[in-house]
Amino acid sequence: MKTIERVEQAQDVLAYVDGVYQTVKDRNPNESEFHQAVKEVFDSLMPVLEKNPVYMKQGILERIVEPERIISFRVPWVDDQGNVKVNRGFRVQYNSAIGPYKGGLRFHPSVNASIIKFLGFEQIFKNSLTGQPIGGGKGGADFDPKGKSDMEIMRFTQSFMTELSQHIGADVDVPAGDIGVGAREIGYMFGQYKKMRGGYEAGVLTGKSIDSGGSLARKEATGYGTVYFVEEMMKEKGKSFEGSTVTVSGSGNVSIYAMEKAMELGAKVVACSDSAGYIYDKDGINLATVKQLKEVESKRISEYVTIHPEAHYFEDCAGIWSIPCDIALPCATQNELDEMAAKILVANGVVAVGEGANMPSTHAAVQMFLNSDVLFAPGKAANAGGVSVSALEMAQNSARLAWSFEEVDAKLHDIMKNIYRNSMKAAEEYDAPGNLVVGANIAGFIKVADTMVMQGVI
Ligand code: NDP
Ligand code: 2IT
Repeated sequence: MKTIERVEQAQDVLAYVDGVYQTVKDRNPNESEFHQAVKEVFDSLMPVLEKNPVYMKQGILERIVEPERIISFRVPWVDDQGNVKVNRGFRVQYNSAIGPYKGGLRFHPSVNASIIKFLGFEQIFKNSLTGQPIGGGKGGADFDPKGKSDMEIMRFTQSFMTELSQHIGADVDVPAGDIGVGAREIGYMFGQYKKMRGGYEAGVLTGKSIDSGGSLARKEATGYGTVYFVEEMMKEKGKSFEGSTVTVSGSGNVSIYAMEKAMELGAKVVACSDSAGYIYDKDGINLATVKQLKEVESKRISEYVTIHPEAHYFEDCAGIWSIPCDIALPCATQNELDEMAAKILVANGVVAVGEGANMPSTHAAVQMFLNSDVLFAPGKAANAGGVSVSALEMAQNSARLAWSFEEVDAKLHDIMKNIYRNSMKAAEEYDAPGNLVVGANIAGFIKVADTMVMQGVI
């Protein structure tokens, strides 16, 4: 193709992508997180569309941004004082080209359509990257589990599942956990689903307890997977976790097991946080204490310093990024690491950043890392270990057998290495060598787009 033709074609592609993005904004006003997630993916796709105009002809972008189905429903429940409460529940069944909808449920007061759509959209590409046959979905409710009794949690989750049970199934849509939803909530939901449907369909939910058909290593999978991914990325530059100083935001499921694996690989984890503040323990955090406080007692991370007075607690969770470290792992929530935090991390000499959470870095923060030669692992690649082991849980449920911890962990490790290799390869192929943001978006997109073309306009 002559240069002039190539330039004209690139301009056409840009105009097409801009047009679809504008439609997304017009159709979904005031949904900034959703717009942010779409923009990040679209920014990576220009060279793919130039090379494969069939995706434009087939309206792949227009179709992929529109969820196949959105369910929004009333969740009424009764608190311990006898008051009737009402929350809003969601399930976004985003894309089923390569498998049943798959993705977590989030219970947090900030949940709204924008949050669930951004998470569901990300999930399409993340699930594609895993190499497993799972489509994209997400759900949740604007329910705040903090301060609720166990019975309140049970009544709420049962009411939530009473409606959700009509829309899910082992071959239809398979939810799991996310913020505010762990093994306890999944247990209550599985019980209610079983009662509603009158059958033991173990594969309808993942993240179940082992005796309900859960998989060993699912609890550890997201955090371990993030560290496996970052390890791979660092290996290429001759670096490793061994002897590194690490900071990990959050102190929930992803954070705890990211810390555990980083420590196992010889790193010193000096800080973690919750939504109220962060702790700094310069000689290394005592993970057993964090597990006891968070997994067993559901306490605030500030309590850590009463047990370990040599450590310090600071209010303002975002302050964690001001601590000098070699590796930063944001594992709490979206947009928790902004441009200012990125600048400080870079100035303090950070070598690698791995996103255990979904979209924890703002767009400007990501650009800062990429422009500063920081090794950067985007969430949809780096945190795909959780959903990967969920898919392994589905496989075990279908086969009615259970693999050992070591077997699942080895498969997880292989999957994370593959995601790294495939993302690097795609980045190389599309003229963005080493850029894992572009590579992950492209590798995730192509498989889904090709499958959508094969399945016709549906
Ligand atoms: P948890 O509920 O177990 O833990 C969440 C942690 O993040 C808590 O420490 C919480 O603090 C903190 N947090 C939550 N919201 C905020 C906020 N608005 N500001 C600051 N801190 C906050 O959730 P997970 O560990 O499961 O999830 C963490 C992240 O990882 C999310 O982005 C999730 O989407 C993503 N993820 C989870 C996977 C999984 O398998 N669980 C898989 C892939 C990604 P506090 O207790 O004070 O609220
Ligand atoms: O964001 C995610 O990938 C998850 N919360 C896990 C989804 C799953 O189905 O295990």
